[in-house]
Amino acid sequence: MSTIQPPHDRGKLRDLAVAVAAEAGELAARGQAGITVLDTKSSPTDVVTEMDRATEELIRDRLLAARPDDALLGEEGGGIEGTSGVRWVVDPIDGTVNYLYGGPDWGVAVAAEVDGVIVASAVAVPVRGQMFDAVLGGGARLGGRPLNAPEAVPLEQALVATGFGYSADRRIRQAKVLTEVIGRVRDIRRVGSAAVDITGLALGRTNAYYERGLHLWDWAGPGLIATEAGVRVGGLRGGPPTNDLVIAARPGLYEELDALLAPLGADTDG
Ligand code: LIP
Repeated sequence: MSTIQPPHDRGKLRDLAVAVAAEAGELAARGQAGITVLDTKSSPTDVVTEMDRATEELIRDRLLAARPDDALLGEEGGGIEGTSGVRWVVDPIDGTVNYLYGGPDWGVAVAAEVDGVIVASAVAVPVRGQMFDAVLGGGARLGGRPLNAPEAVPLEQALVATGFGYSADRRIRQAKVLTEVIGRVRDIRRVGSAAVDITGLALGRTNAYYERGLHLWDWAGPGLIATEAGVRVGGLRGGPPTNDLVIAARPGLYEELDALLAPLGADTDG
């Protein structure tokens, strides 16, 4: 006999995400000084520190203690199956290279997904004392206050953030795409954390963002915060965001950037 589950309370999922991201952010911030590389992943420059692992462990323990039937997808620990219909998507430290070098631009991202849709999200940027959160259909907040992204600017006045993958071949290709973009916009920023880049759109730190080759944990939770702040988060040619390409900007600018990137094949490696 099948049991019908009540709808998940998005506000409660958001509150849990915020509490866990805050605790994880404190742990990671305490551990930043003197951090060393523990291992590498996709390439010798794709590092993992002991704090990436310890922070993900704390997040996993706290989420599953509160909600033992949920599933979890984490950057460092792979996946855990669940039965509740909720899956947590977790990036314990997004911007690991910034973290390793003692910089402030790294974040802890904890998001809840129901039926493949992110419904609640928290991103802590601990060194900057920031906590972003959002609920699908319920708005975005920074430090508990409503957050609305500034209006779009024309492409030629847009400050555009982007990032590069860890494989040398992909980076070279991304740099080629960039040579076509940089002459058409105000300037480019490479912050080093997709979570900081995407949530930063809601603050007007930059006007637009695009990146090829992210993983779900890099963009999905931060993406809900940006969307709820009025930013369009999608993929190439107006499609949905994917790991192949994420584009994010206020409507109007989004379409201009999409039209620039599409003929460049910014979602491919060749
Ligand atoms: C990183 C991103 C960064 C991007 C890298 C990588 P990590 O995540 O946030 O902006 O350019 O490709 O995905 O590895 O620090 O969690």
